[in-house]
Amino acid sequence: MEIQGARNVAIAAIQELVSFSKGYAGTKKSFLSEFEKNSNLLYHSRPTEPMLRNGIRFMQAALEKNIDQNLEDIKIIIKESGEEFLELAEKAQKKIAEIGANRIPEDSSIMIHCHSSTLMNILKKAKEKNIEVICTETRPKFQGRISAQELSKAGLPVTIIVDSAMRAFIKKVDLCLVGADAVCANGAVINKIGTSLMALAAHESRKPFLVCAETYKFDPETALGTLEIIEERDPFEVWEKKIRNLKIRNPAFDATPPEYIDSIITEIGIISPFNVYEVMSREFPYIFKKP
Ligand code: RUB
Repeated sequence: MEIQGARNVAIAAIQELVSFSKGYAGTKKSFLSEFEKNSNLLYHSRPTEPMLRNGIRFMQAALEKNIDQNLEDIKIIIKESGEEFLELAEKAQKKIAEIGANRIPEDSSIMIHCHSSTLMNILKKAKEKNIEVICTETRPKFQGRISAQELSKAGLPVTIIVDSAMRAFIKKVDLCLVGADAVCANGAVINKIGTSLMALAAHESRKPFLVCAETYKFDPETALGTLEIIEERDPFEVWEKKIRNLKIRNPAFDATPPEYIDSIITEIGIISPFNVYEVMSREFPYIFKKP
């Protein structure tokens, strides 16, 4: 929880692998084994973060292609592939902010959930459109407060509500926007717990419900039968009191089915959730090799 948000988690992991490679002083054999150990550790550190896994896979693919090179060249290749991924992620953010801001109508009111850096970039870019934002506080860790503070500091009019006021306020907004941790092959989106409730309320009130996510958050493994794991966090986040015989559950994310999602705003354009598989098979060709 020291690093929050799918994008920040992925960026931190890639930066860590780059700096490990840069500073390594041992033999090629020990470097390869240490690199494998470290990348596996990071790969499995957060179960619901495919952008983290896609980034690490990107670096591993560069390493595999150049495995016969000497250590100094391998170190350079790893550094450059990590930096390339970070650059691609940065460019994707800029493009999403542009596309997302275009999609937001003038004088509109937007409901958001949790804190997504992608969402923040879109809303700040759309500031001149005279928009207002309603943030849910996002229990149990109150990431909605981070969003509310960041947006009001940027000069946008913001209102914060408790999560359970979502349905009461949704009638007053023009659209709902959320980020994503993972986008599955069937078009379902995994994001902060409560996202699917917002989608349900938006569906009932006939309000557009849009997800903002770069294609690096698409999880190709879900097309191969792996189910996205929902991370379950410390019960103390929900209630600090320890009471005998009381069970506390604290799933960090939930799944919103594609039927409740109008569109996904990505760096390659606004797509239907029902087109996710097609985009995946194009963007991750090494995973979708024909048997
Ligand atoms: C954050 C969260 C965000 C996504 C997308 O949850 O659910 O909506 O990670 O964020 P937590 P971004 O704070 O528990 O990590 O657009 O920054 O990748």
